[in-house]
Amino acid sequence: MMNDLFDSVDGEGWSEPVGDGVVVLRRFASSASPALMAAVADIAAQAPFRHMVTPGGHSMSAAMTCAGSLGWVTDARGYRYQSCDPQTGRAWPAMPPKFFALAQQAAERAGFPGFEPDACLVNRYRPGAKMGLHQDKDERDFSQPIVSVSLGLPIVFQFGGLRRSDRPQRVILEHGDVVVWGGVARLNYHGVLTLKAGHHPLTDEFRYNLTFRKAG
Ligand code: MD3
Ligand code: FE
Repeated sequence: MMNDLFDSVDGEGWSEPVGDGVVVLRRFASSASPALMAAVADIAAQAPFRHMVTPGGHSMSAAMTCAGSLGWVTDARGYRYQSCDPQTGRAWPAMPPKFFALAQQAAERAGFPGFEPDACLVNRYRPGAKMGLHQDKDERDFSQPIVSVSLGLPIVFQFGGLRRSDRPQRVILEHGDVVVWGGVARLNYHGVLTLKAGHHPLTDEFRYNLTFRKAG
């Protein structure tokens, strides 16, 4: 576990212990955040945010879109990654170079050099939205980490174990926080509690989360 102070390129941030295989890089993305949000707006102009429907027929409360050569989708047929946006029939927008570089730097800091994400899932939460406990297991290679970037309003993140019944730890994720989930934490259950109303200077009433994956 890494729990040392660190110096990012521009001297931003510190790291905190959460559990084995988890490295929290507090404020690692703060200075990049305006550019990241501009890129999110570009992505959403090509692949609009939408509420996907789970195989069980429930509409997800977080709105989603994707960038990269693969995007995650759910519908009546199940969960999967695919190269086209089912809503537009076109390829997902390309992964912005800034996204790729940030994810690779964060992964390297956490001990995963050479991370090459091919998918970025963008989640947008408005007050009342949440994500229940789940595992991320639609990717091909679980030896690859997942990097998450939180932007805008804070939320309570729940980090559980390998069984849904394992009592989760609660961690607040705030604007600019980056978390790298790898190794023994890669298949842990996780989710976020209901977003509380607020206002953030960059994102207004929303929280955005970017998750970088090597899916294919
Ligand atoms: C721990 N998103 O998109 S990010 C998801 O805040 C997702 O939007 C949440 O869970 C969000 O799948 C949580 C943190 C996260 C992402 C992936 C993980 C934690 C993880 C994969 C394994 C273990
Ligand atoms: Fe997840």
